[in-house]
Amino acid sequence: MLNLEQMRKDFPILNRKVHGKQLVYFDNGATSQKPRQVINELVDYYENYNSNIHRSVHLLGEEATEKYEIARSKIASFIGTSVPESIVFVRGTTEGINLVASSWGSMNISAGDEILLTPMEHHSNLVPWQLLAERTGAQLKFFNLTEDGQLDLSNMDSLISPNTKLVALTIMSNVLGTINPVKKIIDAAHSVGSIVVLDGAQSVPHMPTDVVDLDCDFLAFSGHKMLGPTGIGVLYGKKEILDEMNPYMFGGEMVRQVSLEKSTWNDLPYKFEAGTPNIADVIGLGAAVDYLLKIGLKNIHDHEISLTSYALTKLEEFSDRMKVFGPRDTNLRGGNISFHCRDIHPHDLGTFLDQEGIAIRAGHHCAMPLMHCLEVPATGRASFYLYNTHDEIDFFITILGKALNYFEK
Ligand code: 7TS
Repeated sequence: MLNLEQMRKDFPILNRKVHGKQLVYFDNGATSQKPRQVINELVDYYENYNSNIHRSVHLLGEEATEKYEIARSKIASFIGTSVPESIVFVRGTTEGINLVASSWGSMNISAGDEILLTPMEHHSNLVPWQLLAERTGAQLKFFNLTEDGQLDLSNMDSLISPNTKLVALTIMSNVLGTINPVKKIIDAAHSVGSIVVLDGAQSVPHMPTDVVDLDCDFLAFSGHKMLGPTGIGVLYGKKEILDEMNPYMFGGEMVRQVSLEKSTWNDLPYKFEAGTPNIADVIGLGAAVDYLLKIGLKNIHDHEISLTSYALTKLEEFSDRMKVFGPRDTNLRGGNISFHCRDIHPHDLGTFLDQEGIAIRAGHHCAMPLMHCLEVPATGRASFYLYNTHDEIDFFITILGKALNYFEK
């Protein structure tokens, strides 16, 4: 059980008033709020040991380097690996996936190869593969979706063939909340020699992740969705695969030897971290991981399942006026709930809720192909995190009811 009252005190922003009302923050799928422990870590870096890393002979540089590398080790163990070199710091999920598409993709994908994706991908796990396919002559293939927004695995054996070289999919949908059976898909992909890239943007912040147990080849996720700062994310890759890959950005730090004509590359993970990295935010992400571990990922997931189950039940009140997407069974999903009311644009609904202090997201959620599958232009989305409460859901349901009455008048 979480001590919600105590924990909420760690998040200064939760005291904020919005349009004179108490903030109810249900836009965690877009970005999470930050606890004081993370904010303080950033302030401590800038006030006390701001310095460049991996190059300084002075104390400040040594302190910064040590904190940066400790954060890498913490993050490695947070996702279940004892190999810190398999953690590459990037700006976020988007950059992590682009790195794989650009480096691994260019070296390993050619005409006739197949890349298997799902229709529920965020654009950042779709567009890089579209471009890779265009560049190489590879073919994109897609799983189908079931009525309630799960992956249809009934034709998996034909979709995954000896031509499949890469499968890329999200662990949890940012729109439907669906948690995909990634382990089953990874096993099937590996049986034909394909690698698997997982998008963990929506899952890593909310439930335990173990890359060794999953046996995924790559996993990308974003710090800002897991209590950390913006502008910092992680690409995990199996060391033996990262070792074989070319860097995708070139400059300082990622080189070993440079002559006027030629250069050789640094060891992992530095060959993928060209230039001065995002030092403060890596250290801030380390503090976010400490915070999540203190609360416990299992506790966080259980709390979110309780909130989601409660919200889905309450939303049934509006079932004649509003469609709620994604699986009903909370064993199959997390706390991203998307909904659409026939005659109300989600933006209007979002603005109405904002007037009452409730922040939701309205739009296509960077998943336009999924909107097409759902046959809606956009949805409203409430997405929960560890600090949200059942009382906030009650308030949301009350205001949602008022909004429906207002717009349907
Ligand atoms: N993948 C998924 C599943 C996501 O939900 C997002 C961001 C990304 C990738 C990209 O992450 P970034 O940190 O590199 O931008 N999703 C959302 C969202 O649902 N609303 O705003 C951002």
